[in-house]
Amino acid sequence: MALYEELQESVITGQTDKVVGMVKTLLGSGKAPMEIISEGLIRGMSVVGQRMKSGEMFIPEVLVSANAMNKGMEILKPLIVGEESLTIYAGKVIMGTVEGDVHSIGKSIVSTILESSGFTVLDMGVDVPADKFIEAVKQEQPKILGLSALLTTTMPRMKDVIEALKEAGFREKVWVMVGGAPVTQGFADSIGADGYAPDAVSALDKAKELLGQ
Ligand code: B1M
Repeated sequence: MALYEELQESVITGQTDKVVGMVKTLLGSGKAPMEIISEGLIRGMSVVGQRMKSGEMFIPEVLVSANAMNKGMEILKPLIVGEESLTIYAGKVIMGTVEGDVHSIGKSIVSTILESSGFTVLDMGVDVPADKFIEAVKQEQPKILGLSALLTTTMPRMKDVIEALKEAGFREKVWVMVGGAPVTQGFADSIGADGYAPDAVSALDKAKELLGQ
């Protein structure tokens, strides 16, 4: 089995030790950290998603896979930050998953990629209510507020955050970028977001574009 397929399979079956071992092996063979994330970890996790949807996998198993993926990310994250940190983009970003939504993996990858290019990222975690985002925007004055949602039922919370920003008089002071598997450019436009990105690398491009860099 090719090394990337083996890593994908280890994520799918939630074998944390094997994921860690495979990541180290791939690094040792000269593979780039970003490639290991996209070709191994993310591909494995998308199979988990398909199996969850078709009823072949259930929440406890999905959590084990997510944990295995996170352990792999823990090894790769510092290397990505080191790898690309020569490119410095000025700008503070507040990032979080919206209220009612506990999906953290994609949001954390986006945070890592932004950090790797010199953005300062304050990751507020998951299940973040609108008023907490507003408080953080007031206090930290970021250039970008990044909102992630993985559920169709929590996507509307993104609009709530934008409305709350308007009410607080902060809408014109911060760019709002949205993303997450169910989010589309059309949805982003409909709620008045400034930017949308389908994946972490595009999120970096979008963040730079918003800041005119
Ligand atoms: Co959940 N879950 N889940 N889940 N889960 C999905 C999202 C789902 C599509 C699975 C399915 O049915 N196929 C489905 C949503 C269906 C829908 O809404 N239409 C679903 C469901 C239904 C649920 C529960 C309701 C299940 C239940 O309890 N019955 C429940 C909800 C809990 C809650 O949030 N309140 C639930 C729970 C969970 C776990 C806790 C078990 C676990 C999360 C663990 C964790 O995050 N720590 C989990 C997982 C792991 C998934 C899947 C399998 C994988 C998500 C993931 O991490 N993907 C997911 C299926 C899937 O998406 N294929 C699923 C990998 C990640 C790298 O991709 O997050 O899309 P993603 O991020 C990408 C881009 O979207 C983008 O960049 C990232 C990197 O490229 N991006 C941004 C993300 N945020 C961005 C922000 C940006 C820009 C780009 O700018 C700010």
